[in-house]
Amino acid sequence: MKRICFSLLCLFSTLTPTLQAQKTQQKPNVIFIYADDVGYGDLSSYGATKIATPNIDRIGKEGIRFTNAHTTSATCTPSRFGLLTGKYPWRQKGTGVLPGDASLIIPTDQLTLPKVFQNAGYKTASIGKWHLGLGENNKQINWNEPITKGPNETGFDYAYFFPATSDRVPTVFIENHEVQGLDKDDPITVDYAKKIGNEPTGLENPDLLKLPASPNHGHNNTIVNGIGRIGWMTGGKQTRWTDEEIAHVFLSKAEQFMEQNRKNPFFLYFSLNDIHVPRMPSSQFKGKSQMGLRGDVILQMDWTIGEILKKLDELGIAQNTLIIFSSDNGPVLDDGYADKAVALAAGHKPAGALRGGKYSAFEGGSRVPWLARWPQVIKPGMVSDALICQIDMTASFANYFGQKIEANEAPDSFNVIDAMLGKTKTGRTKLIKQGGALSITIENWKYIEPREGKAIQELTNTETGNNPMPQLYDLSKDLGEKTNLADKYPTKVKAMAAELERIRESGRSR
Ligand code: NG6
Ligand code: CA
Repeated sequence: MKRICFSLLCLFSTLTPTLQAQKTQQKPNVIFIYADDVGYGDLSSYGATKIATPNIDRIGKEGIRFTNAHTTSATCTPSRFGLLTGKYPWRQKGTGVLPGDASLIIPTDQLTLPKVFQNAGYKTASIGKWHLGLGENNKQINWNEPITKGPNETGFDYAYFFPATSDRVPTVFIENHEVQGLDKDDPITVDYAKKIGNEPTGLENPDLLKLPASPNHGHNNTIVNGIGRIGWMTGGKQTRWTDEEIAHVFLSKAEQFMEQNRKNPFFLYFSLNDIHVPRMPSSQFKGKSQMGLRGDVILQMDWTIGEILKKLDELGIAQNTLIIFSSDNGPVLDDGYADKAVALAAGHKPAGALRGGKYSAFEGGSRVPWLARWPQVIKPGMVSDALICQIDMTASFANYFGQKIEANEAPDSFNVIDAMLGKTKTGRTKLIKQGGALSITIENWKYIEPREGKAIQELTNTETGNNPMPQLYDLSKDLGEKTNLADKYPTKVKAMAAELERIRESGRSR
């Protein structure tokens, strides 16, 4: 008996450390949740009082909340390009907001964020909004056949997505290369230049709209599900989505992917449709906020995050999963549909204390919420003002996995993994961002390049940041960019303009 006990003890003591080592050495799952158009002031953890986002806030409470985190750009396509390639989007032509029939803009031979994870042995997935183009350069997409290039070719093992935005045709889901539910007797065609077919349009049949378009915004081409879209489509009647179901469809695909990969490390790029226009919450959330449809979809988004957190617990993988929540650009109230977002905001400040919003060179366009939780590693309840940018994900994770990045790859991505995980409050020292104008932030100073053009974008009532004169702000004292100090500090203006120019000319900043 004694001998058995002794040998069992030996066995136990040799096994335990190995098991423990395995457990701590196992690579973490990483979930990057990319909300659409969520502003710096839209979450309760960032000061919102008219709406509550307890599930998203929980990520910060149990982890870290960043106050100085950024996207590269004030609109969607360039921000996503920066996130996934580690390259400033303005270095490549054609990275502005893309139509739904655009070609893929990420070169397939380049390193991308998901490829860093693939190289580390992860299973990767892109679920949700794509908006980075599909298919070969300059070749018209045939929606009725497998689509040659997209998320799968840029580093994602699995993809379930829609091509562009929910206000743009085609209004279909794609799994890997194939439009879901294709009917060969009702082929899909798409056009952005001219009307095709004879389906009703928002312009000709406004009486058929359940969500009217705002005047002068467009959004009045083919009507799908009672909503006028940007662009025309015909066919694919059975394949078209119902807007009210989009959040649930993407969530269930994300949950499926997590379940299937619970035993191996995975990277999930979960790119929400919320809170982009058209804001069409499911009946579960319709009318549940005090701010109309925009508030309702904020609640729906928060619920979605709650479901993801629940799923992590259920699968027993919460401890070793890094979950990050951020947004692709700043907020906008009227972005094309008469959803009463402006009238019902009632004191809610979507950009918080920041000036501008989506489309703007001011902070409101590109300083975004960023919350991260990784129970095994990040201490709970931290708040960090480290300067970090989504473009840094590629170099940061490459560094984490000990991968070397070639000089010509991810040229603007910096390794700030220690800041991202709350080990230091030092991030990058400088960052170039893009509204209409480019700006450079160095430490606490921000310089915005002179740019002609309207100071206010009339359609959305956003302050663009355009100014024919240089602008200089001291963000440490003036986060709201109210006092232009360019005249007071001409030497600083000159130095910052020169640094912006140097980085632009050199083709890389890392
Ligand atoms: C704009 C659309 C806007 C939205 C945006 C893209 C008009 C007048 N406005 O061009 O509604 O779709 O593009 O948003 O067409 S983003 O978040 O994907 O960048
Ligand atoms: Ca967006």
